[in-house]
Amino acid sequence: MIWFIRALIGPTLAFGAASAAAAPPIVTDAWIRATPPGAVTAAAYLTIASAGAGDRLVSAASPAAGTVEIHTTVTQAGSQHMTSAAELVVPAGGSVRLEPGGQHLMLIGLKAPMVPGTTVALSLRFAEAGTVAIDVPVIDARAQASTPH
Ligand SMILES: [Cu+2]
Repeated sequence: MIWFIRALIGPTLAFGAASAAAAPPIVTDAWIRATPPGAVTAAAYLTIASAGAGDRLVSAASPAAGTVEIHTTVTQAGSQHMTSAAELVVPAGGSVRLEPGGQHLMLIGLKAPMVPGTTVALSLRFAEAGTVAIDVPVIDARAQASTPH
């Protein structure tokens, strides 16, 4: 009887694991904060939802910047500052939201200002799913933000 159950369940589990590993996370609500002329950094915000199994964002890159880092904003003694993180966990069946005042992607070494109405290519590399490429709109959000991040 045990053998019979294994024969039924085994292939199903194997197939489920394989397809979940191949499915890329779903990226929504992506935007980059517009920058004034001369700015050398810009912040990108987005929501990453897992496509079943969890995954980890391990790096990001954009042709518009020299490097892209994963940043966390922390408030310490009343002032905010940023620290970089090696990776960002996308929980299985859940999502992680990068938003002003919290986690964000930092575009460092901008090759040109971030102009509202344009889009910027961003590629996100995940540990399991590989690279996800997106085009991110630049939005002027000065009116709704009280901090630079
Ligand atoms: Cu930052």
